[in-house]
Amino acid sequence: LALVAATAVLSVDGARVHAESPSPQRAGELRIQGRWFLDEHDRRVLLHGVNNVDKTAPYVQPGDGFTVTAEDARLLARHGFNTVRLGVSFDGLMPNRGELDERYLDRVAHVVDVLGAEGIHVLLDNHQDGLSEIWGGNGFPEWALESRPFPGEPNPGFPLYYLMPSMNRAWDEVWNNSNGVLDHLGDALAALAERVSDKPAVLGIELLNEPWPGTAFPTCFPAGCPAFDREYQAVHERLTERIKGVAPELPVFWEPNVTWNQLMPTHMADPPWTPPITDERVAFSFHDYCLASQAATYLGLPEELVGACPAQHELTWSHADDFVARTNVPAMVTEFGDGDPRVLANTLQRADERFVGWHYWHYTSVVGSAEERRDPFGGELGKQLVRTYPRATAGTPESMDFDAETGRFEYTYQPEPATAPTEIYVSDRHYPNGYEVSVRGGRVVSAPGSSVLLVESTGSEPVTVDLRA
Ligand code: 9MR
Repeated sequence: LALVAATAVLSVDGARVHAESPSPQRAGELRIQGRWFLDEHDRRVLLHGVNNVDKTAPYVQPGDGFTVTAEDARLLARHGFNTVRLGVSFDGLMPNRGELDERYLDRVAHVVDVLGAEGIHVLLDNHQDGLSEIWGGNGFPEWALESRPFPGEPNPGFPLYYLMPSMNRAWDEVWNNSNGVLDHLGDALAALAERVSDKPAVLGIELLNEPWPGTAFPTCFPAGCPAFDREYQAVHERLTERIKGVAPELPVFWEPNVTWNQLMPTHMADPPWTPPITDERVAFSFHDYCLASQAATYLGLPEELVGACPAQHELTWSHADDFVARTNVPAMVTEFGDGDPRVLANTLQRADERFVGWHYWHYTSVVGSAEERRDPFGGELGKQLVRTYPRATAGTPESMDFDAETGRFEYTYQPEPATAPTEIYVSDRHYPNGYEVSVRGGRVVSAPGSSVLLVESTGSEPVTVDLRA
């Protein structure tokens, strides 16, 4: 009986579900505590969002596309997204040796402001594919590397160009800091960090997207490459220190070397050399592609291979769990998706279970033409990505489940002191006839039908929220 008495039930009709969307709040600064991101109200924050990476010069779209339009930021906010992984380019930051492009820094800063005004936290991703335009990719400026494709060397393009001997030689230059390439990268990232360090919307800087091990690549199979990763970790520590020197509070995101995407574990932070990453400044960024599905997309292998995806995702997540268990840092899935929406649930469910945030790869492909732009999150994609989820929790999450088919959302957390209520974004894709919510151990304090459900605990017992169509 007591249990029933503590349960507040709220039903609303469909027309009102989104009638009371509160106006967006600026993205406030997040900080890292153990494996969590905390907001300024001491709530544990969960981040859902998309990638936007412009891979051609000037690397931040000057007029077209969402990187400078408030319209796209509003669209994302309206569908409940609260983060964007924004690509930045070493080539854009430092087009000539030692010379920073201030205009580029201004552009990036402007995009951060546009997104932050809509409550979107921005992860700045130092992006690369295929190392450099030298190989038809993007990322490192030409001046930074000496290696060039060998005369007559075939270039198979993305992703097989990573196997080109000349490109592997160039990656070795990077890891050996030949001609100070890493020092220049450190300077470029430090300038970026300094430029945005006063912007609370900046979630952090990711040091390098999908780093390739170079000629050490074959040593990474079949169990990862401890020797390479030790060197690789040292590079990350150095770059982290460099950024720390100019922006002491800014979180820095580390990615495993890209054989992670080929189902290898990372040996970063492996014992016995316990690294100094416990100062609540480092987060772990990993990608969760299904190798089989990528092989079907990019190498023309049979579609049926996607049957192997659940097992492959399971393996990737076990590697991520291991890393988080030994470091106690927050993890985020900073890329997943890329194609077949049938494999999305593999990532999304595992992320929900662990209260891990994500960035879908990628926004530009879903915005597409002006026609599609009206509703880029319609259809199967929207059904999966637009989710009811706790954006900020006044306590510690215990369990969460969202059923993308029915919209049923079940969430339990242990309440803890915070200066604002728990905030749950209610999907605008799953409740055409309204939603019903019951709360045990707490009460709803938002207006009926709000797209942001606010919950306060009524005691010290766990709070359970059960929301359904
Ligand atoms: O999806 C992207 C594809 O259209 C491009 O041809 C390719 C090379 O630029 O990059 C793909 O995006 C990749 C991203 O940059 C890095 N992680 C893997 C992504 C998807 O495979």
